[in-house]
Amino acid sequence: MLNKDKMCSQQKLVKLLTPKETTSLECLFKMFDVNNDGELTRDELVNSLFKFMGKIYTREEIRDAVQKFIRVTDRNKNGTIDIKEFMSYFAITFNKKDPDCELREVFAFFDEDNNNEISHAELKKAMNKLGAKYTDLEISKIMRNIDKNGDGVIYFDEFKEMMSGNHFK
Ligand SMILES: [Ca+2]
Ligand SMILES: [Ca+2]
Ligand SMILES: [Ca+2]
Ligand SMILES: [Ca+2]
Repeated sequence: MLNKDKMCSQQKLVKLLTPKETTSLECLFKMFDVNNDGELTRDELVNSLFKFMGKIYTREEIRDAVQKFIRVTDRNKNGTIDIKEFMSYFAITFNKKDPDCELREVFAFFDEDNNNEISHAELKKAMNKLGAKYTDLEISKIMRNIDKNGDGVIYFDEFKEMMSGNHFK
């Protein structure tokens, strides 16, 4: 449950590509997918890449690169790359991370026990870790600012609002 919330899904990543990028990637995928079964095998990738880059790289080098590519891209670990895996790889490579994704990492840094809320104690501890020594009173003040619904803990939505509103400026 927690993971589902914290993970940046493939679907989300793919949406970050522009329609133009999506189309070119689809073309590229089709070009690589020689037998047209919707999955790129290692051999398909090696053969296609060798055709394009055989003059620059040896087959060995290409095979190594493909192996690495499959290792990081094959999310469902079935040994081949489908179009979604292919596209999420490039979505990440084009460095269009889900903006929420980074924020969730920051949130997780504060949320030490991973219960999806930041308590007073957790905020204080995290601030200490960051080198900012706050008293309990100061922490309470900060909490009050961020804790919009006043329930004493900070949820991701509240955290996000705080980050986008630049309360610390
Ligand atoms: Ca194939
Ligand atoms: Ca796969
Ligand atoms: Ca917590
Ligand atoms: Ca709250």
